Amino acid sequence: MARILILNGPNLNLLGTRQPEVYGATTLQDIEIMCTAHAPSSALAFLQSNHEGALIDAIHAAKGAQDGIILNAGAYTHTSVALHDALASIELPCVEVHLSNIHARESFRHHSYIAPVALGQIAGFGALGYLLALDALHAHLHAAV
Ligand code: CA2
Repeated sequence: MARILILNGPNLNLLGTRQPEVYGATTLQDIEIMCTAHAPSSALAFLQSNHEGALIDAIHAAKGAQDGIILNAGAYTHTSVALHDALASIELPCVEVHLSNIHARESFRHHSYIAPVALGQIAGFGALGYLLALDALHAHLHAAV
């Protein structure tokens, strides 16, 4: 059974309440329900935090406790060397997810500090991106054993 941490960063607790034209109408709780239904034989853990240090602590705690991470680091994607370093230090496979296509938005969203330490990036498919990330992580984990 794959153990997967689905980690969401700042402001993603607001999903479904504002800016539906950018981020969709689906709430973060809806996404968690969709993920659980999509991967019933995986052990999924969910965490959302608006605090960079809490996200780093969760990444550290994942070492030895999880098989992989799905991470939407929100705006920290574009700013956080600390999240990059945390992911590099634990050596767990990580799939980077964004609801919006960050490459089609403002230039400050084009760079990701997560991308160099991720297996890959899924961006622009809304909530579906989390399910695609689960499939990608499962494929990677099965190929690895
Ligand atoms: O597209 C994504 O998933 C992002 O990670 C979302 C971040 C943004 O800073 C990244 O550039 C791309 C922002 C999350 C904020 O979510 C909100 C949802 C509803 C209302 C307000 C903010």
